[in-house]
Amino acid sequence: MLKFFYSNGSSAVAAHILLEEVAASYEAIKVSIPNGDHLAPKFLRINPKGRIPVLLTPQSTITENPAILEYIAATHKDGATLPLGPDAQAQARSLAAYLCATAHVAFAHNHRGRRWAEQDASVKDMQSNVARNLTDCARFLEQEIDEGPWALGRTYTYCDPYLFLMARWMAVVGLSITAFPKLSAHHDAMLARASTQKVLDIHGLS
Ligand SMILES: N[C@@H](CCC(=O)N[C@@H](CS)C(=O)NCC(=O)O)C(=O)O
Repeated sequence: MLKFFYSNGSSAVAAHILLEEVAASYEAIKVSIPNGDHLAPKFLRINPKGRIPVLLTPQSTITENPAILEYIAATHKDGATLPLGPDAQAQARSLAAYLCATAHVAFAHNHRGRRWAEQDASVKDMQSNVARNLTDCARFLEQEIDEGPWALGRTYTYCDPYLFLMARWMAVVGLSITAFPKLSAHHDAMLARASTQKVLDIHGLS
């Protein structure tokens, strides 16, 4: 059985929603980031990066949201949440990579500035640019969503819970996604799904 390591409200929300969406059989194991559980030797043996989420499969340990999401999609419901064909798959990877390496990092500057800088002024400077950088991300993502209702078109894919997570994080830093109609409609479509509601409940986010 799959083992999924998560912390409430973390980026694990995305893969957690996908696990529910595809009715995966998995054990959810809570590793509290606020309590520092992710830095305990026991967890570092599982993921030496000290980051959440992690998915343990019968064969390997998968870290990094895009890889975890793609694995879940590829191994459930006959790949129904995995885009079909090399072009669509590359588009999905491209979007997931952007969410991981650009949008997630832009958000992390809000509360993880010490990863990149030591001086208080540098950390504050990064923090003060978070809303601007995430607004740029929102503008880009709004263009990326083509016809909708889902991130990559008419079919729900593994990118959808990831895009939903970013929209929620934009709200955390005070951005209103209502200025971005497609992003906003996508957020509402995600909220209407039982898988999303269940995971928001588990994470104490409803
Ligand atoms: N690129 C990684 C980022 C993972 C990451 O930074 N996770 C955060 C939670 S959202 C974390 O574990 N933070 C703990 C820390 O920075 O100490 C991924 O996509 O999985």
